[in-house]
Amino acid sequence: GSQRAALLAVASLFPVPAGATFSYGTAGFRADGSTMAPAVCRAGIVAALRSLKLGGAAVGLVITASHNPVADNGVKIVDADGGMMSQAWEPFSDALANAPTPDALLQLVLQFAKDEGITLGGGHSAQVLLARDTRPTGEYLLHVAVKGISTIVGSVALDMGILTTPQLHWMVRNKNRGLKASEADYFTQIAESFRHLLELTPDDKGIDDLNEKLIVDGANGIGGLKLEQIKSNLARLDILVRNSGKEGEGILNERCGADFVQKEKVLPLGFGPNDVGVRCASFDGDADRLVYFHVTSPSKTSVDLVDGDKILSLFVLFIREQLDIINGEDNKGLLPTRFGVVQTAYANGASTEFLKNLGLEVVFTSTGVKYLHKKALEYDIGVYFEANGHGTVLFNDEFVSRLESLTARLSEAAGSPQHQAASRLVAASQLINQAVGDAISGMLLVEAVLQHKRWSFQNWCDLYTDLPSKQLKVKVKDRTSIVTTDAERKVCQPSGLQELIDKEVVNYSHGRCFVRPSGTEDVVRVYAEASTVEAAESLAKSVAQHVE
Ligand code: NG1
Ligand code: ZN
Repeated sequence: GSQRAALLAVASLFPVPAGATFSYGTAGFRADGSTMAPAVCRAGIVAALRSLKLGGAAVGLVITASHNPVADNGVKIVDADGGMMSQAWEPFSDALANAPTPDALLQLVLQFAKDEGITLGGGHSAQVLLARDTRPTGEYLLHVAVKGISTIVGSVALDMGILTTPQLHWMVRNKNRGLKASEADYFTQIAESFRHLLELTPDDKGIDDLNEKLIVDGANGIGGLKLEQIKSNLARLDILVRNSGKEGEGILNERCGADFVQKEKVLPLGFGPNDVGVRCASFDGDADRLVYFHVTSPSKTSVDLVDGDKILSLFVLFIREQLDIINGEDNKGLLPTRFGVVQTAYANGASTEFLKNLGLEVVFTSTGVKYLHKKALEYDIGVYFEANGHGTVLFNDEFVSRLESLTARLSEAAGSPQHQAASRLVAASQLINQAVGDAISGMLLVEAVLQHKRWSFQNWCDLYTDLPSKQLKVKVKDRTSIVTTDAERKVCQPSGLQELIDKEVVNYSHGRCFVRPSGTEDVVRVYAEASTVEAAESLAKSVAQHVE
């Protein structure tokens, strides 16, 4: 009936060009924005079906290509729990995005709905929240996504406007939990929990003006604009936003933003000699990544970088301190806690060593937030970060309940060290985004922890010294011919390649190297670490030659 007609009509409206192949990859479909309409429309269909599958719960759809160039765009589906779409649905998403004819698309949808037990035109109506970043193709693609969603009879598409990616994840999560879920609610929650955390700072004497100053590189994206909106509500922080995303300030992600600063280790545009000694942070284009940096000297463009690994380490120290206060160092006190840390192969070796020396459980997953997040959910408190600055701290629901009843029980002794430590953890769980990595809320947790510890940027930077590293991209005919294992740290195909890598690595002190096909670009990535910059570069280059 009308369901079939709607699917056929939209498929002929947005045909897949011959030869195009979309793959859902590490973070949804991405390509040049002008070619994205077919994939975006079909992602809309997937999102609506996903909502139906989950009994009409809200799911999300974001139009963004994150840190990629402004001409690119992408689409990503947010599951009802606020996390990434279930991986079990990726093969269907790929098949649908590549369905060559309207009829092929129709058959795929009907068959999939049947297999998944989804009744089309039945009792539930699908609900999809949409958002986009500031890219010029965003408005059009959002409209295309709505068309895709609308093919599923009875579905409701709610355009939440221009948002950071983590804001939309947060909204979906809250909505399905029956919690307040507007943008104003998001801002209120983070501003209030931030203030609360500052109130719990020990021996609070306030900090000096220098430490209140923070300059944020907004990558000319959405994060800077949002930060401008809330910065006046943020207690004890004097925030200056550069590359703010305002008209005329610069181009999205171009020589600025977290990806640029982390990979190139040089100053973003708009920063210079006058910023020596000031704490600086950098977001990516959709504000789900965060790094910090310092301008080292007036005459240099290089930076002292604090990447995701060091942000993770700071959070770990803070949480551990609170847990030690509550439980004692043997973790046998009032609130025994399973505390775990999740990293990927890109984590700097020095960070992993630092964390292991603290006696922590450190586990590795493949690259991609969906893997890290899933692993972190296995703990009472699970912290994960990618070196590039995407990460968060997850507090298990049941654990938060235990924490809250503990604070209630200790309230007689309000002001006691244990009560304060437990209250800090509660505040942190409300500040840091529980759905996904979030540059704004992550930055506020960093700022609160630095104030708590009365630490300067330098104290933080000196936690450990990063091993020099080098990343290269290699273009190959078919990147899928490289298959990896052991959380991408070893190659299993083509055979013989791992042995060649091993032979190079043994020539370097502190040498470590791995290769993997990118999930977001048509390249193979090579990562190398060694005790000097030159050695890391030379190791990366020699291994790249084996890949070509
Ligand atoms: P790929 O292209 O699969 O390496 C990149 C990042 C990931 C992740 C995704 C999603 C690196 C080396 N890889 O994935 O960490 O952030 O993009 O944006 O930074
Ligand atoms: Zn991003």
